Amino acid sequence: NGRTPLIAGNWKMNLDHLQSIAFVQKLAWTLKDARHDTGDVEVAVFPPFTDLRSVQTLVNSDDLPIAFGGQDLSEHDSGAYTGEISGAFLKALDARYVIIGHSERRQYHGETDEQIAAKLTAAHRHGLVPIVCVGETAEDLETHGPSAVPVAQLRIALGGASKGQEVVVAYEPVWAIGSGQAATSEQAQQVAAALRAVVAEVLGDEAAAATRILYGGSVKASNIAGFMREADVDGALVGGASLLLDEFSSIVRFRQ
Ligand code: G2H
Repeated sequence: NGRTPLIAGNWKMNLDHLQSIAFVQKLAWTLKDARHDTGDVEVAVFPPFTDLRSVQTLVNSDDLPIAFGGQDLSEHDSGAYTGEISGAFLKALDARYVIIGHSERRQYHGETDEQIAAKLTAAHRHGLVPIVCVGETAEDLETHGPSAVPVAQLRIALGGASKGQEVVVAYEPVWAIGSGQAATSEQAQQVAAALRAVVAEVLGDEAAAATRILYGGSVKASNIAGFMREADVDGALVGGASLLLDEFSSIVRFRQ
């Protein structure tokens, strides 16, 4: 289908400064030893904001085949927004991606679909590739069925997208996050196909064919291959398992 799989490691608020730097360096060595081709599977890490500068320096100085990005951004560009980080700041650190609307941001920080749409606009305004997260809770699943809530969330979020700019979508069922209980690959495929239809509806068929849709929620080395066999799943957003070097590099090398 021409879409390069993306394996993204969302570190959340884990790994201290020295651990972050050591992780990126060791991941690069591991991928090099395995003769990993990033044209084949792209790898990205999402450290805390305070480590982005160091990751940038390391990646740029050794030309490491690892992309990186922020775990969130402000919908504003600058101004009196204490504690916020703008897309311009991320871009200045050579971030390629930014995660938007992660369920933990929705749940603990009250982010709304409308705010997520505004963040998507901000990401595009600064030339960042947004990884837009959608997903249903166990209660949503019971009340509305498998794809209704993620489809509705994505439709609103994509209202903020600029036509012709890249978007990555991550389907993360809230009931599967950090629970050890991942969705089945069939469940992931069913929702991913529905999400691709939303991309087609809002951004057109060409964008839908090019857009990568990731699955997230308790992805590990032992279940990644099943997800990757599905037609509409183009990678993974990995939390817990992205903090373990061997586990994460096995996920990246899911083809081997
Ligand atoms: C979902 C995921 C990463 P985990 O939050 O975004 O985390 O893999 O730990 O379920």
